[in-house]
Amino acid sequence: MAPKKMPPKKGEAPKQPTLIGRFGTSLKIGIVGLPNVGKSTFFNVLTKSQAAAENFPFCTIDPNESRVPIPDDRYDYLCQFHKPASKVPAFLNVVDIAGLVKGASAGQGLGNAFLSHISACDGIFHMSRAFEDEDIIHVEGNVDPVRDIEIIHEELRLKDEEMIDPIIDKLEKVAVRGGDKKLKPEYDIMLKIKSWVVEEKKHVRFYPDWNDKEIDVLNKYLFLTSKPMIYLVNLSEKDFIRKKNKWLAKIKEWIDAHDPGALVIPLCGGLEAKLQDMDEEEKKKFCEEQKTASVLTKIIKTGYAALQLEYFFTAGPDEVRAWTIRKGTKAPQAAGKIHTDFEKGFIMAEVMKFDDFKEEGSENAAKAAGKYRQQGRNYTVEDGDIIFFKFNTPNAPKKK
Ligand SMILES: Nc1nc2c(ncn2[C@@H]2O[C@H](COP(=O)(O)OP(=O)(O)O)[C@@H](O)[C@H]2O)c(=O)[nH]1
Ligand SMILES: [Mg+2]
Repeated sequence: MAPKKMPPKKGEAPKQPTLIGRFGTSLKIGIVGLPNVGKSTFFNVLTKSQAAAENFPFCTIDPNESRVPIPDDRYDYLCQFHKPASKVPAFLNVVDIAGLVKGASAGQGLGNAFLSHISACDGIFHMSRAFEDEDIIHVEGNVDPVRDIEIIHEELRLKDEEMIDPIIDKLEKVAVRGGDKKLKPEYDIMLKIKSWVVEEKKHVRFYPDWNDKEIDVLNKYLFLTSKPMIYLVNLSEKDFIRKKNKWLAKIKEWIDAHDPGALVIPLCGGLEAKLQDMDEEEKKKFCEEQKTASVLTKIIKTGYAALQLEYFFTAGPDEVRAWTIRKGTKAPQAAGKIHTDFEKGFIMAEVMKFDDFKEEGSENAAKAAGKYRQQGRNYTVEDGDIIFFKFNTPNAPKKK
């Protein structure tokens, strides 16, 4: 059964060059890994980062899901400049997924339920444990993050493998035996996917050049191994601070061989929690003394970008707000994020680059310098654009 997918909204990243199957902007990233690697500790840090930043009552969706504000100096600058009555940053939706174990794809340890939680996510923070601690049980008996990464990878791949044959059987019935020519290309593409995932035992994502038609098919079925993955390596505080750990080189080597180009971010969940509990001054002092820094912001931003999301700003004394869009979204559809009338009655977008605004010092100065540009329907919105939309109120009676 393929998970439900929202139909594409016209103009919203119509040709998706990526393997992110769901449309829209309410995408989620799940924290995935073996039990006891530090997922929930890190999730709690993320959840608290919102409470510390602002009081957003709608942030906690449920105990395992949070809307984490994206830290952004540009947003902070706009808020300081306008001192608006209302402030709304962009958010990354993060899900804490219970630990997967070996055999999960075959139903071990509630495996299938967990895998379906991953299926509902659009990207993965893959957390592995590279910290030793005799008091914290390791399900595999000892610390070996490379082995653990392989276990998770194999469980995800096996789950995809399980999905493929029933899809092919169904397509074969209509496209080959039934002679439905329209579905034949999809059938052929599924055979190619099968040979990659089942015979080559590779993740969908590792294939270097799926073409657009193949991506369309992949995005229809939302395979687990097609989701973008960022590797988080949980270190002890000591190792994180001294930037040394015996596993890091081995992990990088493994990733270069299997998942080239993927991002690896070392962190220490415990230290992030500790830093969060300090006040600003304490934190600054600690970080200077220990020559260390939090990687929380980096992880949040990297996760958001992996989902192919970005945002533009609307900014004024009433409200400073970041609006999440998919990369590649055109101006009218970006306007539609604010209100459907903005899209229907779209006239133009007045766009100012954040850097121009900051450099000129005010909206009027930017205007006078010719840096407030009028853009039409075909303008592709860029991350950090400050936009003022002009639109007609569609008040004509609807035609029958
Ligand atoms: N030493 C150390 N322990 C940690 C760290 N992060 C988490 N833990 C501990 O590891 C145990 C499991 O953590 P938890 O976040 O519940 O792991 P999960 O099962 O992956 O969600 C808890 O006792 C944590 O306190 C860390 O960075 N260093
Ligand atoms: Mg947990």
